[in-house]
Amino acid sequence: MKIAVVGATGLVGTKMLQVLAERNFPVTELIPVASPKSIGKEIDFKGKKFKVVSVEDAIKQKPDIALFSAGGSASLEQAPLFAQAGTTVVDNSSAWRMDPTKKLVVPEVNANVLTADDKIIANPNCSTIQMVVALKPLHDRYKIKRVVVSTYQSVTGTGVKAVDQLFNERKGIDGPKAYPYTIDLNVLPQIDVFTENGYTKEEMKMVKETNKIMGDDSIRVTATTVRIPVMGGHSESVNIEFENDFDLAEVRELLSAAPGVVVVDDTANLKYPMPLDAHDKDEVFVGRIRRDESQDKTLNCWIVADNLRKGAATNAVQIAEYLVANHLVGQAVEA
Ligand code: 11C
Repeated sequence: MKIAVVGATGLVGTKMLQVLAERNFPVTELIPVASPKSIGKEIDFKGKKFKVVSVEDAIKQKPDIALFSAGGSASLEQAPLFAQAGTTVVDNSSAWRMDPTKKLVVPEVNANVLTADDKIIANPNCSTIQMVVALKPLHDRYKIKRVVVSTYQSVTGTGVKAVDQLFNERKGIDGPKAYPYTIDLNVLPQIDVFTENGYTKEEMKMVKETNKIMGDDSIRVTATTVRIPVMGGHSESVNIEFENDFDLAEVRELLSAAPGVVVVDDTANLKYPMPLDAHDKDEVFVGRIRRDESQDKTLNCWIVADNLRKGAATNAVQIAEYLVANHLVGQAVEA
């Protein structure tokens, strides 16, 4: 497979390259793409050097798949150009997610919706991805009515500038700010901008994307998304009300057997998921599994995942792996 990585020098793009290499994705040719200031730079991939090229040069090379992490406006402009050249784009921005003609995919949940005609495929928001991976097996068994989620999100979700802000503040160095307030030793109940209904864009992503990925608009979701001074991953406190009653032991079994989920739930030995442990892992970790004693048929749990991996790069690469395994890209499709 000829693979382009668009936004190859960013936090997620770099992670995409790492995940492609680690998972031995069948890359026959790698085309790193970045903004004009990075063109000509060299990228290391599996011990070989590759020169960063422009979007135009990459399109001319007609890659089979382009993994995009270049931001929404670049994606709106450039993804269709790749698609017209026959490339299948997996896009990590929010640009195409709610477009009814585009699929929004978490492989463990809904990879089956993909066809060879899908030329631009959307990768969901990180906080949504980790939640739906855990919700899916429970929805299939008990049918979810309502989800109340509060998040505790890593600064890596914002990008390099936010990571620098945290560490500069920690060292007492003045520098550029990614957030309107100090992040070190603080908690910001705002992720992305506020919308007219008083929720932030991040909160509304969790609502709308969950319905689309789960293929069920009857699931009601309400979210409060919060930035904390943490690296390594996003954490979520999730309260789930079901249509049907559940057995706690069975919930643990269902989650343990679910693809991409690892249950870490042994409170007697103080074992529960934490971002430090989830860092650089591809799985979604679930713990603190317990009944909500204030309401029937309702469960509380705690979900943690590395937002740059399962929340972004790994999910995109898994979509690409599904496309390859099911002959939905490349020569088999053209023939
Ligand atoms: C954050 N979830 O943690 C965001 C980052 O729509 O892909 C990812 C934004 C997105 O700040």
